[in-house]
Amino acid sequence: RSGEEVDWREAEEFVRLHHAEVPSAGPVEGRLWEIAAEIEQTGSYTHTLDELTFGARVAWRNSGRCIGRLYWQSLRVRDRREVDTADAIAEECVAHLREATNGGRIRPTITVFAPDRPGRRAARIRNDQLVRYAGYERDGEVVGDPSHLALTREARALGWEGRGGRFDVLPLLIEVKDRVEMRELPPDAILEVPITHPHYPWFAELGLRWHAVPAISGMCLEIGGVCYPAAPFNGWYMGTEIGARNLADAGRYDQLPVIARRLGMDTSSDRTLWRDHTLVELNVAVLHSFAEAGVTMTDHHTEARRFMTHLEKEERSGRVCPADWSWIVPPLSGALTPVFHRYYDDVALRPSFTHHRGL
Ligand code: HEM
Ligand code: NRG
Repeated sequence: RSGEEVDWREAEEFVRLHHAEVPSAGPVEGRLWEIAAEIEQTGSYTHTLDELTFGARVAWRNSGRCIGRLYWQSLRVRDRREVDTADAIAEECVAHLREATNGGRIRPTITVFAPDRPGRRAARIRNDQLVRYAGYERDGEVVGDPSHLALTREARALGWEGRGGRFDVLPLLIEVKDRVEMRELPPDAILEVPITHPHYPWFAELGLRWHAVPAISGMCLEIGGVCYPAAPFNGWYMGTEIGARNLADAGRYDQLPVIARRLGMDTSSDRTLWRDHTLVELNVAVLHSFAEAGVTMTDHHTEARRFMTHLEKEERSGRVCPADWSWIVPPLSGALTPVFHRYYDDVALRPSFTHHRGL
């Protein structure tokens, strides 16, 4: 919706929500008049810092795919709306990573850059997360993360020279005014965890690792009709995201056959459940490694219980809590967690995080 005027009804709905939930914001009427006048004059309006903070937190609360929402009120909001050049955006992304990583005690954080305005499209970050590993295609084989073949190709077309390794961190690709600018992340801003296993010393020889902070940078933050296309946010990882998907999926790092061989599993038939057994060992390794490195990580049992608490709290507050069963249920031992054994409303509420539509 870049370049379009703000829809007054969306602005009004948001500001009324803010004032209803935050009584200290005072009476809503004056603020509504202000916003109406600003939209009339400029086609858009400027959120106060309180509105921006509340809007970002509620966008998290409304994310039906996120199991980690119990602490939605603790989101740290970095207001960088004045920042709009590639250099300054890259610098602030680096600062975000450092502050959010916090030496391993990860802090849920969002950095909000300039919003789209009528006739003026704001900058966007093309990477879907700030930290992503390159994927290279060589003689029909993929080295690295197959999910990022396209992003890697794009970076190379812009002159990036990947080292051809399995875990090369990609540069940021920042779109500013129809140009794509590339900025390298300094290695000391990226905390990574080598994967080891509590009982199998050979596990370290697999050379697996993962970054500490999942910082989603490819989604748009929509508040009261205003779109913030560059608003990277992070929490911490749930072990299964890495252990049951990133390192395990056949279309990602595909490590189950390799690990099963080292474990001496009988892989001659699906029915030996060698994949299932191996998947558990890989997930044990991921949780163990992050704990050993002093990096915040949650497990799916704990997080599912917290999510049930979150649902109860939301219900008591008289709100519906949107949730998408297929994303909430963990990809390992689903039915062992309480979130499996019920259904959810998956209503679309705003403010929200949305995936960018095309370019
Ligand atoms: C998705 C956990 C913090 C917004 C998810 C998923 C998990 C998760 C497991 C599903 C990912 C997948 O299957 O690929 C957590 C945990 C957090 C956390 C443990 C720790 C604090 C946050 C924060 C925000 C957020 C701080 C935003 C401010 C989202 C959104 C999605 C999501 C928008 C859907 C992403 C998509 O559509 O691709 N989260 N999350 N989460 N989370 Fe969270
Ligand atoms: N599965 C993705 C990350 C998606 C979001 N997960 C979080 N978000 N934990 C991956 O990189 O594996 N968060 O904001 O903490």
